[in-house]
Amino acid sequence: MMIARPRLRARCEGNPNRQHCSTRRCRWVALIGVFAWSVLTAGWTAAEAPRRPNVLIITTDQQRVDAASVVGNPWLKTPNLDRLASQGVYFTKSYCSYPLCSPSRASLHTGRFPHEIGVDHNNMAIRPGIPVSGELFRNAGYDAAYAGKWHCPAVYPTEGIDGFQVLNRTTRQGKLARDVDAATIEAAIDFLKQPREKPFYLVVSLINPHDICLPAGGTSPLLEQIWQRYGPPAGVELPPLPANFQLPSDEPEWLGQRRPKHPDWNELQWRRYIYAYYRMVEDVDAQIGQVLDAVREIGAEKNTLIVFTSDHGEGLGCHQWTGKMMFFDAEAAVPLIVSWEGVTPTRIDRQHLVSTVDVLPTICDYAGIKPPADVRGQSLRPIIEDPNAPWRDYVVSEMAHTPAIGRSFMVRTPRYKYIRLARPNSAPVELLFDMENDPAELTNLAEKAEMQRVLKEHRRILEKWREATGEKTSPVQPAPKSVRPPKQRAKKAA
Ligand SMILES: [Ca+2]
Repeated sequence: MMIARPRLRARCEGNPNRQHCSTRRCRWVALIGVFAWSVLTAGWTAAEAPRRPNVLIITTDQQRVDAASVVGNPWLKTPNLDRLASQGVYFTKSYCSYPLCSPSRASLHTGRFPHEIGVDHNNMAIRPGIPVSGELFRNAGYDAAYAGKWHCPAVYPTEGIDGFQVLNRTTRQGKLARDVDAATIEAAIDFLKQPREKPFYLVVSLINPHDICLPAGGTSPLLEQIWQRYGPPAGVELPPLPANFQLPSDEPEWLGQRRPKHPDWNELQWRRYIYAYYRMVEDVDAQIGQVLDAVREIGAEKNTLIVFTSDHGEGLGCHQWTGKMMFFDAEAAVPLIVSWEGVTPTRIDRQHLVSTVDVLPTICDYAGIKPPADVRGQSLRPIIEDPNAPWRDYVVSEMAHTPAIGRSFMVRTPRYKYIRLARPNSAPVELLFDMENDPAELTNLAEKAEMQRVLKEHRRILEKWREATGEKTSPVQPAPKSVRPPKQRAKKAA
């Protein structure tokens, strides 16, 4: 809210009858002006309360951008995400900065790209000296707390997280994700119900639908429990195979080499796996509902900014992919909801290109906190409040391999997606898709003569971004020994 200061002095100075200003009438006018200013600023101070809201971030693990009923997916019901979206903006052109757990989470909580913060692979810690969201909020007078999965480096934050009070230090211990998530929800609700003077900044980090990695991996001792809980009952209609299940005949060989393999899956098995995934999303949606209920129960629903997102998506059979580590929308696009009841407008935003690096600057903006100057993301608040506000025209996502191979990248522009996959001892593989006419990403235009101008433009954007973010001078670090090679990684849960 902007209030102009009283302009009495200016008016008097510009008044040809300035001598009159020393008269009783002008002094009265001045006094009234000072009184009015006091009233207005007192009102402004009172109105500050909603400008410094509680902030709640809820994340799931491995949730696709389209895995919610509110965006029109008929194969699952997510009443709680739908409820959250009914009070805010659901971005659908929303991309994670790296389609893998630790790098994506580290990026979300620093507002910077993984290569800038030392997290090239799973199980790596954020480089010391880079502020994490908890520190920023704690230093600004918030009660900052974290419940659930962290993964930077430990999966659960056994050694703490800078700036945060860690609410639960559970481990999986052979449990289904939903049971681990239940402990996270309980810890988060206990925290919400504590009396406090300060606003809270709470992160609730849930694991489901990540358990889909178990049926796609095939060897977990939890498999029986998984199929008992999430398997289709007899006679139920299974979701169809995705429209881009069949691979294009000209698919580059390198993609086939990188794809997780399921040679013994027939159509029925693929469809059972898709069915199970949606049931896992529904499980976690119900748990999200418990947190939303608790916010309402403590009377904070009108003073709490809630952001929902996920660390990456899930192949779910698109391009016959399972898991993550790829840049098709299935793996790289994530839901992003920004919701503050009574404050944020309501819409599904299918227009703006946004990234998980935008989350930190966005929550800082709403909380009145100045983010560090070198944060890469941008606050979404201007486009939430005015869809016509100026905005960026591309987002980039990255993925690291070995130090010798380097990194792969995705550049998404309003119409196209350019993917550059690094390979050992060979030139990178380039893919270019027209996302308007080919949203299933089946027709690679990179080799088409008439598309060379567009291809070059996307290469140029990528090189500009690599320079600007220091990527060219940030060599890939070796993966920690605890991280399995990609072939095994695709088979087991990360
Ligand atoms: Ca993950």
